[in-house]
Amino acid sequence: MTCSISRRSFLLGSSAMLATTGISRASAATQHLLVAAVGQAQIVPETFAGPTPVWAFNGTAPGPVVRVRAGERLAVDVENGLDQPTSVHWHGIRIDNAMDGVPGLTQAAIAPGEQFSYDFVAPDPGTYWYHSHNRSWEQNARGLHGALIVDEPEPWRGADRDLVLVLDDWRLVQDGSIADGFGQMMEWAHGGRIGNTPTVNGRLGSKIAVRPNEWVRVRHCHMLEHAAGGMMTWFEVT
Ligand SMILES: [Cu+2]
Repeated sequence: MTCSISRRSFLLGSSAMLATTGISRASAATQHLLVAAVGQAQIVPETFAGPTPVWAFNGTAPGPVVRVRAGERLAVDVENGLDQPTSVHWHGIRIDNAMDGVPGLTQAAIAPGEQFSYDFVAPDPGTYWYHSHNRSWEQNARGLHGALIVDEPEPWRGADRDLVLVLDDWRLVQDGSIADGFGQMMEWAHGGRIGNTPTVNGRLGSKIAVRPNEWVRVRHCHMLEHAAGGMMTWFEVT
């Protein structure tokens, strides 16, 4: 998780301004910097293929888990290091329209080399996700998404650990790279782009160690196109 320390004073300043103008009652914001750029991810075991070229936030696909407490402000600077425009949509969040991340509707797409500062209050606790909302049929499938966790206002003490699982189905070819052919009408009209490589947190066959008697709160975000596709995702709890 990357924090934008350099922008801290500026953002704190702007948050104070927002507070005094009554736009938001919450003051200090949780801050993140998400940089969209090409990267590499070892999706399948090394014995199958080398790393997969992906489009990543902060070098990982899925991107870093973004967390904020319900009722508090989240400030995320998104920098576009890709060679095509992008944006970030905060899926399922009740949000000011201007922060919803839909190019052509709520903002202009973030041009290559440009950045956009998202700043909003997340009102409802829950497990959400964020994702590219420009050419999303391709940008999402190449890795531009991640989990967005809105914690309860008071820390929930019912579990020893909070585990975030991002489930995805990648469509890879033999050398481990992502198959082309994005945005096919035939797929849109049916089950979506169904992959052939199911992953948990970006890895085929993830193993998650759990201690005896440990209570684990499991959150899961699904990038799987449609459950109707019949794709099975598995992971091992040891
Ligand atoms: Cu969405």
